[in-house]
Amino acid sequence: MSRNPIDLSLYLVLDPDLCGGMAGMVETAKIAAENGVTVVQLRAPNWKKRQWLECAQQLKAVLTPLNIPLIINDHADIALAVDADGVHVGQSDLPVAVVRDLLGPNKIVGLSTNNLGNVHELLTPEIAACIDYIGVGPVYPTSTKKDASPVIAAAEMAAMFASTGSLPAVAIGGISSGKVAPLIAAGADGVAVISAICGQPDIARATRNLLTEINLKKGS
Ligand code: 3NM
Repeated sequence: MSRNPIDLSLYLVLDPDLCGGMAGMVETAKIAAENGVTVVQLRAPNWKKRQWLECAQQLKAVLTPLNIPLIINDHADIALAVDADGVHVGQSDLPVAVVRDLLGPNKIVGLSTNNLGNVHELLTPEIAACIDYIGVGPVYPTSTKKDASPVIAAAEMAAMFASTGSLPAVAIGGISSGKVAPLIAAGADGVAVISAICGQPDIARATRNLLTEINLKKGS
């Protein structure tokens, strides 16, 4: 199966609390998409399905005209219902083979990894064939995800990026302005952020600052 392309450079994960609810999430996504994020994920671990659906519909309406892909965390049914661009799952969500079967070949499937052992496990040809990218985190301490795994040490992180073969990888966890360069240097194709954009007083500026750092490092 050929891999679906995704630009992981600046990956915004939305958070309902930090954005001040659904309207704030949609507004944050719009401003961030207009200012350089390359992909947006809807993530709301405490929400009911009806809220997921409503927010996903609104995000799709805002992001499609801007050509920015919408990824749904965990819930393949919501992604199908709104024709989102893909689904991101963690280690204890639906297995990626099941998600791939549900979504078909042309949608993006992403998988979180939290240590080098995870990367080695998913490097089986069967699993790698089901996914389009992996997340690697947490790369720094984060207070946004209460049940985050232990922070990945720099050497282990570099080994993870080196072990992904042709699978693109995005770093996540505690990433803010000024902390991007070492991640790209270690092999990340991009960075995923929540609190560095969600809830920031100037979403546009926060987005542009991060993007400048990423592009500077990628170009160097
Ligand atoms: N996943 P912030 S860390 C959603 O390690 C998420 O897999 C992580 O939020 C992982 O950018 C994380 O505010 C939270 O630190 C990222």
